[in-house]
Amino acid sequence: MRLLHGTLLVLACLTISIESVDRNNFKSCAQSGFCKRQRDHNPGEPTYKADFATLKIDNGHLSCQVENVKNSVLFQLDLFLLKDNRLRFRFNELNPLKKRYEVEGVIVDTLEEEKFVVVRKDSELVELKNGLNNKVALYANPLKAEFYIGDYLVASFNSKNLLKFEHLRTKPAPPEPPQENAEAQAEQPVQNESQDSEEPDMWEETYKTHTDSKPNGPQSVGMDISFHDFEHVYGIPQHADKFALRSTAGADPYRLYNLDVFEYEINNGMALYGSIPYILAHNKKFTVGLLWLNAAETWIDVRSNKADKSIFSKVADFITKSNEIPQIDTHWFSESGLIDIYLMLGPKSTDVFRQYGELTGNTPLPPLFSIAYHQCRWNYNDEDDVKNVNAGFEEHQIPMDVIWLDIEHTNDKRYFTWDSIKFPTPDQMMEHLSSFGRKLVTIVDPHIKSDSNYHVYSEAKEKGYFVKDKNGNDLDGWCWPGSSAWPDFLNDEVKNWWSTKFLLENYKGTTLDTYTWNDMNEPSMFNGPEITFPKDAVHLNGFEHRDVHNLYGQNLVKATFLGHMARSNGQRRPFILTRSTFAGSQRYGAVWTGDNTAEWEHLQISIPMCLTFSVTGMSFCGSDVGGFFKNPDSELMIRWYQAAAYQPFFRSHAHIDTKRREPWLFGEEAINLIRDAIHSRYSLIYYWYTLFYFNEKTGKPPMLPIWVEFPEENEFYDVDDQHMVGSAIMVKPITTKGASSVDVKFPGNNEIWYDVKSLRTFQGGSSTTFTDITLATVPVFHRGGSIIPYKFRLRRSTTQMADDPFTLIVCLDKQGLASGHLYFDDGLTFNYNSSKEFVLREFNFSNNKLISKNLEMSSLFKTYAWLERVIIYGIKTEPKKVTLEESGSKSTQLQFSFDSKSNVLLIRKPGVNINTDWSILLD
Ligand code: NBV
Repeated sequence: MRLLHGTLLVLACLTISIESVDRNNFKSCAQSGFCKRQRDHNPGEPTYKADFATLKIDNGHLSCQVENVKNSVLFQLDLFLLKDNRLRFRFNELNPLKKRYEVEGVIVDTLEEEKFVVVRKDSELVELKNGLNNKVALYANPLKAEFYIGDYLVASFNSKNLLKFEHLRTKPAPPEPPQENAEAQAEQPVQNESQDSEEPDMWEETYKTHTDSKPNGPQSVGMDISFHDFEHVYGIPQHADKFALRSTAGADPYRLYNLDVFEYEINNGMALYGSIPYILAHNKKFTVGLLWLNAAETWIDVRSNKADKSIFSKVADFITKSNEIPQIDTHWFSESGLIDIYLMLGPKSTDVFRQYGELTGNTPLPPLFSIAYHQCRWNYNDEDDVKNVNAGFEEHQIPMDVIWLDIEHTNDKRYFTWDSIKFPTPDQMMEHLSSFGRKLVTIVDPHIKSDSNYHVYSEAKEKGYFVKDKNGNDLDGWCWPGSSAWPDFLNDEVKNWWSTKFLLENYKGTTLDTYTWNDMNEPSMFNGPEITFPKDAVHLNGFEHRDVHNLYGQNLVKATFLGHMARSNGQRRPFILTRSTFAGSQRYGAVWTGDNTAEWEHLQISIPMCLTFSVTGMSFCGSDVGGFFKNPDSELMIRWYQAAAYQPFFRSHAHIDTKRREPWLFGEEAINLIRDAIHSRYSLIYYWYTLFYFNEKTGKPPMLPIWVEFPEENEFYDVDDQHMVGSAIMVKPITTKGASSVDVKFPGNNEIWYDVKSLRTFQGGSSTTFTDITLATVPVFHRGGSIIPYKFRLRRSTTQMADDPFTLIVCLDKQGLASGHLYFDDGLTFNYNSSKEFVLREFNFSNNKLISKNLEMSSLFKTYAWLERVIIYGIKTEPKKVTLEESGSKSTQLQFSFDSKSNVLLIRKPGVNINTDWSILLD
């Protein structure tokens, strides 16, 4: 009976998925007690007052007490001035009834403090300045903090007095029956906040059929944060929405609560699988970033004094020439935990990327294969299917590095096992794939089938590793395997235990060429409220699920990461794909945008979704190519491949009910165009790899909004259908059906942009409408001033490309200059870190001379890759001769040809090893 019930539930969920998102499965703000209380909070008189008599200053740390003057509850405010132009603002109850949850495992920085000078200090105001002359002003009554870069006010906290911190309290006794005696009524105690704001859902809340027992009562925290002189803010993924955040006036706030949303709709702020409570504000002068470090359900209202204006006030402003300073007001509220904010003061976007990267970690350099092309489907049915798909790529000469296996490969959804009928010899299948230089990814979800004969279940059960329900029993829920339990990944001991499951001797049939996909880790539980755990479920140290919900998925991925490390004795770089994220998830793997749909709008939204992930640290992002639900036609498929070839994570994937869609199933023209698209990714794979290397070192993501490269050009602040790959390539993928024209805006008034295929050039600061569009058109432009390494030979996977020769594409800027980098290593191990085995070269072109120089002592790495050709765009006159000079050997004359119409010089076969110092002189 139980099984039948479970099966029906699963079917019910599946039925939902076939139709479209059922908004009734997910709360609106009005259906959430704390969201309503915080959003509607109208402070009237200011509530919070700092007591500067308690002020302490120690090195870079300032602290004082704050009082809620309406109920006398005391708080502690800590302000830390941190190295590298960052600050931390932490606000908690001084004496909470019990410890409130404080996020763990996200901040990896040592948080070294920076000394500052106190420039003013009296009972009302304290002003501090750091070494860069940036100022913090802390006002006592009402409590308010202001943050300045030099003389510019960039951010303020609680300037609207929306701070509302619900202190922990004891549950009030049920109300006495009404008393008739008027005198007795007069003796009722004076009501404080905890009493006068009592609302029915503070101690118990019901949503649909689920009742949240709320043993700790109301405990939400909220505050307003304003960004001054900014009109654009970005970040707070994950939402299927525009890149520049919208005003939420008249709509729900953006919601951060990791949820498995079937067939999500686009262009709204509904919660999705991941939550990164990190926002960036950008204007012509500055970029700043702000992390609201809280793992509970969080909502964010965004208001813009400019954008929210009615048309009438805009006209009035125009007539009166109003020069009101633009401002974005945000209002953040979380269901529990603390207020713990990190502010990155930039001042440039690249500074903010570094500052946030130091705080939460950067994306480690992925193994080379993982940034190439992946072929996935729910499901490749059996070993023959896998071999046939592999053979299809061979036959059609389409490069591919990884085949993926979804949940059906397991023995009845018992992860770490195989279906013995469909996959009887996984080790042989692995060997077969490896012989082509390809890898396999298998899915490993966190729901563990409740079956005492399943070793993962019985071990975890015995050790007490599962998340508990409110009564202290193992939480039991429904997911793919039927009745399931979930390991408490918040517990490091559980992580370590889980990591041992990946040891090759434990995960039979796998090798070091097998990698992992963590899905359903929001966590998804079919019969839970909003398809996830009840909030009163219990984790390590008695913390409620409510406190840690948005962190669960990240902790699974961390445990898997430890498993990958352990199985190779720390030798090989892990590769893991996760659906659920939190701040810091970039340290463990890549993300994809979940269950999208084979529709043009979903192709379009993949760009802003990945741009948003990129600027919030989660830089290894992609979307299911073709769309997960429904069946794409060949045009959509081709356009999706063309766009995704320029996004960091590049994987085709499809729902089990869709038609097969391997690249050769769409007809001859499509095969060629899809091959071209995938080949364009492979030909640039070393450029991508170099970008990922710098991403690890500097935090700057490979996929970028245009404004990062052109920070002052405000016409690009809300552009999200055109983007950069590194600082040298700009792409405007075609994402509309039957496109016959496409408009491209070229940034940078002093720039030249090159279409290296058509040999056309375009001036920065202009726009062009291309009308000669065919299905083969992919608008990609090289920036004048760049040098990009290509490998053009078509190979079956990156493994075979290692020794292939390079072509350097040099595009000159208006001064006749260009530069670029090339990084590579063995593509798999940590030797690039431990023993500096890598190639890192810098190329520079100036005064008609191209020079390659070693940037670091990296000669330990042996490569046979050589320089096959150099193509220089933008050369004004034909050289008489072209000479190669290698250090220590004589110079050689090189063959070349010059196209005077397009000013392109092709230099043939310099033939030098790519990791030597050389120069090529044009005279
Ligand atoms: O494991 C099956 C699917 C997977 O293919 C997809 O990529 C995930 O996002 N999974 C979700 C579970 C069911 C989806 C309806």
